[in-house]
Amino acid sequence: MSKTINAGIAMMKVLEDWDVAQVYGIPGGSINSTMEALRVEKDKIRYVQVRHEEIGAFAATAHAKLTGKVGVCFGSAGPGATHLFNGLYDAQMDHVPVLALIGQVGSADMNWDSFQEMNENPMFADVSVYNRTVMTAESLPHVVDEAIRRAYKENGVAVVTIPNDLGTKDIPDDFWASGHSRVKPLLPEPDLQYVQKALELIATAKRPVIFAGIGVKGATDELVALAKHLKLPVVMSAISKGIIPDDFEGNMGSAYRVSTKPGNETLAQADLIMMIGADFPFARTKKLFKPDAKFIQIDIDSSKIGKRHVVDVPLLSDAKKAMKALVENIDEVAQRPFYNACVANMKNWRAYLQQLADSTAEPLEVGSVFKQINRVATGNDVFAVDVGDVTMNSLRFLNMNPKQQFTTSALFATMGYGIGAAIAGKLTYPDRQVFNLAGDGAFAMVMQDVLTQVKEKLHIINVVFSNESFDFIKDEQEDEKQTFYGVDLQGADFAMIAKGMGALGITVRTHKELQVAFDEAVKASGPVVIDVKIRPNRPLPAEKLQLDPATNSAEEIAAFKQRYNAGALEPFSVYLNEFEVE
Ligand SMILES: Cc1ncc(C[n+]2csc(CCOP(=O)(O)OP(=O)(O)O)c2C)c(N)n1
Ligand SMILES: [Mg+2]
Repeated sequence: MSKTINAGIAMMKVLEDWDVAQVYGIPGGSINSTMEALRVEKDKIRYVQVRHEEIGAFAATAHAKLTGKVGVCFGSAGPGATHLFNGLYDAQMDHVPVLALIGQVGSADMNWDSFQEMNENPMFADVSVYNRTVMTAESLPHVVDEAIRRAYKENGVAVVTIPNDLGTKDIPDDFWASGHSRVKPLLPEPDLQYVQKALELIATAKRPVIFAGIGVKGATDELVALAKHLKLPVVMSAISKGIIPDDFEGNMGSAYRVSTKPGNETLAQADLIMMIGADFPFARTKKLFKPDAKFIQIDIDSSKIGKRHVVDVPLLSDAKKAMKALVENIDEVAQRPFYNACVANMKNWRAYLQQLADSTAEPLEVGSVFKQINRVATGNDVFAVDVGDVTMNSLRFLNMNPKQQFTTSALFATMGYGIGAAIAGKLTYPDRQVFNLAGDGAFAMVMQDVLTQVKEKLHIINVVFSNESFDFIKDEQEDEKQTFYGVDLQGADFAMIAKGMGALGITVRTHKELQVAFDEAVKASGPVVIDVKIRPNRPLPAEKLQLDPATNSAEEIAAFKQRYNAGALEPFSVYLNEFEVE
């Protein structure tokens, strides 16, 4: 008789061939054959028992964002499966490969409207790039292998639904996996004709700007070299934070709402935008560029070119290669008044942030907390950042270098991302310091998974910004001139809750306590929750500046400066004038 293997174990061997080291999920009757295979293979694949499937899906998408490799999560039929959706949509919208294994009732009970049986394929149709129910035990390893190949190819979510009995069966041991022979796609080379056209446009522009997205990941040196060579200020998409150093003078930070002041001002004043590896929805909806600004777009995906603006020079190319070619085909620009004005404007903004960080005010303000985070950062930290004011504050205050990593839920922007992302970060990089930075609203949505951090013995520093408010939304209600409703939060003693789960919990109200808390947190061996009680202050709205006498009255400017503690903050026009920018 020829050799056989259990089908569930064959599936695990496929995952191993794809270098999958962690799988996140919660067991259930409809996925117990997969649980048994995970148990048998536990020395090769770490099963991470989360306390809500959503956290497993967040960990999987964050793993993919941090490492570029497929993240894997699972849920049992029905409620376990539906709990995965937020993480899977995050992966879809930020374009990363994730595999979701979904339990299903046994094949003999399918299509009888059995207990917890759902028609799972239509449920996952929208979120996935590949979505199949396994029909035979023999095909189980193949379908999972196919699913991962598709997830990589399309940078999206692959869903495999597994009728539970199939994973219990023995199958001929003649399956194979393709992970070890994975071939990365060939990235397009820049067509020099278009490189020349781009350089000609840049040569005639007075205010050219780079807008760089996640496509420049891995091309730090090329982007900085291009910016320096042609004197182009760089605005980064939020998710690209850290790809170029924050202390590079030409780095203007990010744009629209989770942004810096110079990020928005630079884009608004540009007469030429070179968009590189970016897909920026706010560009059109919030009219962040001048409609008549010239536009060069560099992307590996032809379907993105022309999506957000009328394009003058389309350059289908790998970002790294295109940026190298741009530098190689033109002499260095010695001076550009617009670049100098941007650098000066950024210095003024950085001084403002420093002043906030140095504040001695109590109740504490967010700047003081970030000052401590920057103080204890070791240089290759992972920052898992949740959604809310914390996203914007992290983008502004964290002083990052390219060895550190920043991850957030960028385009789906779901609250609750931080804890799961930090778990994935620590499991993937056990030797690096990992932070979860979350608002009190987002933390309370998912805080049960501090238990996972405890169980897995993960030294994660969770910082909760307790302002007893859904502040990010409160600000929107203010902008819409609504009466605040549904935005105040019941406060909680998150340190005590953390202690109840077995973590180190620290409450902070004063500067002294703040410093001691971070000193203790970095020395701890397991998870820490620092609950910082902060003043519910709106961060300066960089998309609604009231600083320029050309557009605002003296009273408006004074009120704006007072509210945001921004006495020394200058409008961009000051620097445009100072450097006589045309
Ligand atoms: C799952 C989910 N629900 C609702 C929202 C809308 N939303 C965005 S930010 C935010 C408030 C976040 O509050 P908190 O975590 O306390 O952070 P803060 O803004 O107060 O710093 C809300 C409700 C969302 N993005 N995701
Ligand atoms: Mg809050």
